[in-house]
Amino acid sequence: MKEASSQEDGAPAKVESANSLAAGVLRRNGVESWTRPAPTLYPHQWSWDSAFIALGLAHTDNRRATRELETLFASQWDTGKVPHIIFDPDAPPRSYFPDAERWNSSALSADAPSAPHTSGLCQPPVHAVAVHRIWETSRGKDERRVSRVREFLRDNYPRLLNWHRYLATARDPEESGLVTIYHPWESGTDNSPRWDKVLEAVEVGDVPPYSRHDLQHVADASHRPTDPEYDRFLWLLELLKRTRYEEAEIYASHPFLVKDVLFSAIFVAANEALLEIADVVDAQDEDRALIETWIHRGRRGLGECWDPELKLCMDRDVRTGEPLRVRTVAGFAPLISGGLDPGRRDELLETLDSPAFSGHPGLRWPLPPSTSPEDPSFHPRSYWRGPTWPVASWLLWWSLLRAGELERADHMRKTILDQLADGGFAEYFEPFTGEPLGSMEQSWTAAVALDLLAAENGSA
Ligand code: 9WN
Repeated sequence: MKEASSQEDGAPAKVESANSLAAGVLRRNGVESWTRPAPTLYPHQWSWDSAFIALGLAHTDNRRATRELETLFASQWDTGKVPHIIFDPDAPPRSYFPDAERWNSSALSADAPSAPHTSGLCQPPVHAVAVHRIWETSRGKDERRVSRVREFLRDNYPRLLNWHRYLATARDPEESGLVTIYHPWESGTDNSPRWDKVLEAVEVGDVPPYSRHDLQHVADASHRPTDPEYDRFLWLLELLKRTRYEEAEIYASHPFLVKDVLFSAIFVAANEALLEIADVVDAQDEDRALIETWIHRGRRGLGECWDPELKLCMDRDVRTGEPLRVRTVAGFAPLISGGLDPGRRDELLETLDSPAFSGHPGLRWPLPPSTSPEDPSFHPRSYWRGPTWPVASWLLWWSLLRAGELERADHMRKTILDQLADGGFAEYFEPFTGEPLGSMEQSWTAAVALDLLAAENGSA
């Protein structure tokens, strides 16, 4: 993506060419009505990837953006849960593990759709943010497009509301404002050291035999989670299957129940977007009141997870009540949920700029690594244990914008685009060398690039 550099201002041709490179990735990874996160590593539809993809497509192909989300929501469970993977029956055999057979969700749970098969987990709820972006990009366009998008909002508002209701109830029976996850995969930051302590306490039983397919699709196995981590992931999956994916039973017996601050913050931001969607579709006042309650509750809950020493927000183990004290990018959750008092905002910005994150002197690009280089668990090449993820940088950029930190946001936007101009649309990057790692044509990286480039044109 050499042409995508934003360093020289006023270069519309460069922006144009970066746009078409990013759009090309999404086109190549596209399958009829949805988009694979990566051509071979991730051959099915993933939930939060699809939300980011739709957000990017909103700028280039509004119809495809709406179809992406409609396809995803067609597999919503009766409980309101949006599953984290929807398996493509036409994907090559043995292309991803765990596969539909291993999850066995439609046989085990009457709440799961019977076809296509899905996983039994969920992922962070970026969807309302994407739907809102689709609405924003349609404004000022021709009346036919605006009314088509308004129709899309009307059709999908109830699905979004059910999804959010599921998160606010089944995943937060304590009404803490914090969402409980059942598996590191639900966080979207799978092998982050955030989960180490809880995973260490899990006694791994007999995991049915399996072979990993992910390692065939990356240049080096050290980029991906380790085998012991995978054993734990798969053991947790077996335990969830034993409960038949029953929420109450999971809550009573599962060894991995964690209040995830990043997930919870995204939920708050998504509720803000849902509130605006509620206005467009003339939703009932009770709905608005409910969504506002979720926003306030979420911000309050996140406030209670503040670590004054680390100046970051910490996840919490539900079973022990203990905070999980690790310095990762998730700690910036309150910036994402918004509504901060100036003091807390300044503390977070101070942490962001410090050598623990973007201010580390060895970084190739001043962007926050997934885990702080100052944390003992840091590993510069291993997935969520250190590499820089453009999608996480996008979340912070967007949060800075919403917080009114326009100059910082603009600087961050340019830096992300420079990183991509240098290393392409990779899944993640070694923070010190800038080496692209993981999948080389990752859809959500291209999607966030489209959103950042649109902001350059003043249209996001
Ligand atoms: C497991 C698809 C997904 C992302 C996650 C990322 C990774 C899967 C995996 O890929 O997770 O869900 O096999 O590693 O961690 O955030 O949604 O891009």
